[in-house]
Amino acid sequence: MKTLTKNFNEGMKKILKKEKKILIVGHNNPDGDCIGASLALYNLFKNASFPYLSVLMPSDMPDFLKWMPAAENIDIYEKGKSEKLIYGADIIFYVDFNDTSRTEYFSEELKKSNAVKIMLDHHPEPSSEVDFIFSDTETSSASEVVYRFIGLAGLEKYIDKDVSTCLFTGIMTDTLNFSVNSSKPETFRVVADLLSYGTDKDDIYDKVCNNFSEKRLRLVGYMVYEKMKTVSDLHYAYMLISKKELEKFDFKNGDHEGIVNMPLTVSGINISITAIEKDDFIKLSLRSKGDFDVNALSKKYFNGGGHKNAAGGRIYKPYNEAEQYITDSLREFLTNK
Ligand SMILES: [Mn+2]
Repeated sequence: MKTLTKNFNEGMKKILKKEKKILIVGHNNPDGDCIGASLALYNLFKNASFPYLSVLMPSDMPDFLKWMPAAENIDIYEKGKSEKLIYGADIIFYVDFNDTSRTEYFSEELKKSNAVKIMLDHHPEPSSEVDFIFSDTETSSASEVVYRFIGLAGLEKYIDKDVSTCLFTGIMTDTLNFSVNSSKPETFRVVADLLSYGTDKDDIYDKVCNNFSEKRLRLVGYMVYEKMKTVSDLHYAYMLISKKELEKFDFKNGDHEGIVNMPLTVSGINISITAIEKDDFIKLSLRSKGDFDVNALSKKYFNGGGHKNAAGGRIYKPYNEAEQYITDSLREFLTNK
């Protein structure tokens, strides 16, 4: 589904002026697509000599993204300081999320701000609380949407290697290295364009995928060997892990990334879930193959959502009740639909 606000192009030409204070915001626990798309915009406007630019994330990014061009300029949410940034902005870009609630810590401030709000996203059901929406659920990533946005806004001449590197990283990570959400020829046309700016794809792959600690690889082994359970009649797998277990592996934000995909490599497994104990809730990652809709599953049972084949969620229950809740929910969802 594509949502493009009427007169989007004319609107951008009128609004995007150099004297405006631009704030780019992403979602909580920003991933490669969110950071890539946000930093691409930052680098683009910098190249176009816009002097007032900020990027604000609700929480820090994983270490394997910290090399990205201009990543050092990202502000991480700090109570008091970030509100000033939001209320001081003339234009706010919402990048890679469909609703202010996804920013977690400053969603009320975003709602109250009088800035012109522009959403660039690819998640289903974009909220209508913004002034301009360019959202396309058929695209690979928010980064692909940003690439097209740059064209619509007439800003192509400001794309350089930094901008293209950010966009390529976003597309590569959101498609799990071009294994999902990347069957449209258009995605590869965008990628071909990006490579023409000198983007070093092998170097990006190496920085993103071969950048973990030894402990993180041992955590992967532990989760797969000790924690993975499969429910073969319903074709799903899940892994629950407690805070105490994670501490043994010096767990850092982002370390579990990718682990949820591993059970899908088993023939006959169509849905995979990881559940990680946090301070106040249990954080879920959900992945699926084909027509199994984990967005609907997470919306119905796990206080979350995302895309059909990749979603997040939360369980607000004690850790020792989570396993029963997950298996009951999956049974109901998969046998009643
Ligand atoms: Mn995305």
